[in-house]
Amino acid sequence: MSFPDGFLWGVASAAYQIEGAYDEDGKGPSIWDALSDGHVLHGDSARISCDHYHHFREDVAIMKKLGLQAYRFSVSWPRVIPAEGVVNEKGLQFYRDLVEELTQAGIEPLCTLYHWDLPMWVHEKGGWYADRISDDFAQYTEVVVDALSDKVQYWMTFNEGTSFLGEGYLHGTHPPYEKVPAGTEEEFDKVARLSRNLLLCHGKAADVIRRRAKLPPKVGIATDSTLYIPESESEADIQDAKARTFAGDVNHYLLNWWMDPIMNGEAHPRLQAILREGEMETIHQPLDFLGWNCYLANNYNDGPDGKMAKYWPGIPRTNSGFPVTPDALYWGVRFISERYDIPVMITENGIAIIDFVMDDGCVHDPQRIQYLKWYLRGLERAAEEGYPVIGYMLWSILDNFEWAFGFEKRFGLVYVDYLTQKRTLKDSAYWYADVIRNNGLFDGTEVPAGDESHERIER
Ligand code: BGP
Repeated sequence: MSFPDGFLWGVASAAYQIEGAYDEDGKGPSIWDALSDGHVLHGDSARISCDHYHHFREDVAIMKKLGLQAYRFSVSWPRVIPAEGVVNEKGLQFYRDLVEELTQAGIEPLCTLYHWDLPMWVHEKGGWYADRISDDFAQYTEVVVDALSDKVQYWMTFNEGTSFLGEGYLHGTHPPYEKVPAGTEEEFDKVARLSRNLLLCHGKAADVIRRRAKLPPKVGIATDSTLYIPESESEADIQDAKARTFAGDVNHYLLNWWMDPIMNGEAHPRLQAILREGEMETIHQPLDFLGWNCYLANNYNDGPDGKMAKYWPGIPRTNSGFPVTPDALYWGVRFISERYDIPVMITENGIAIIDFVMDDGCVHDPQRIQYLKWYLRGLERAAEEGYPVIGYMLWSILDNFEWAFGFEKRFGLVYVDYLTQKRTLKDSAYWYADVIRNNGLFDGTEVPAGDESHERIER
């Protein structure tokens, strides 16, 4: 076995991308509900999406059938706290029921507290600019922890601060659609200001979880980041790639921008300059694990000229336009654990391709299977070399609302017909079930080598 015992094989999702039921049972609007009309490709909206709010039992049954060991979901803040000071019991009950259903199915629930759906009422009170956001977030965290921590052990405060800060407040592609010119003082000031608030939210929430959780909690955060991989495996190239990965710029896409304060209590001078007394202590609380979302490395060195920092013409790309860079998980896990000495969970990895339901009623997605094999080989190498990798959450269980790209990008193991809500398991879902049963990749494309008795899951 190349993966350690207890390694968690699972899938990930996010509330806004799958739940639908955008105004049911007392849910309040998020900035996506209120502000995204007219900004999403093809005029799509997530008001119904996969309607997971009503289909969650069916979806958990699919997860069980696939043998999934863990499910990373997020809680919608405006579903739970729809207006200032209001706790929406029905919204909370949905998550209690979901977690109960998962537990009954033997699936470990991994809970993310914030995956980008900021309540409109928080936005109207200054949102990410306002000092008060960290107290509002801590109160929300208390409510969720009190409701779910008898069954949830794994907690992630945030998903990709990089993305919602960048897309929403710098590049104008996510709500609230703010833009600033790149590389300017204005941008640097904004990055520092919003990062401070986000880190304070994280710190206060981490503290709430540790103080209030019923089951002994494992506290983490789900990050993504720029990653450079070495041009060769010479020591000099490895050190060079690592130095570029953890560079010293004012750049929130660098992992060290966030993790140096959290793990080491050290911030970039630009961020340090705006922290008030005592704030670093709030932020600096070592974690139990670091969640890392990885889709690509920012360079790839297999081009015809053998040079790094450029992708070559014709490099395989996903339907999101991202280059396919198979060694990313290996180098990412290695660099992160060398710098921070912390267990790493891959909290997202996956691929959008053009999926159809074919004439035979199946969704054949060999490109997805190949992509997963390539990336998992990198992760397997990291595990075999002893880097502390504790789990892999494939993005995503269902096709879903891919933010500004609406429903065009399909990332799921399960195909969703958004008109009928019919779910169809793709070939990759059956393949992933085999990976899980084998605790890792297997030789050949279909059945694990040497396991004659292995029973395939019936379609
Ligand atoms: C991550 C988000 C997910 C999902 C995923 C899709 O950044 O956390 O919510 O949208 O990206 O991948 P991509 O970045 O390839 O669009």
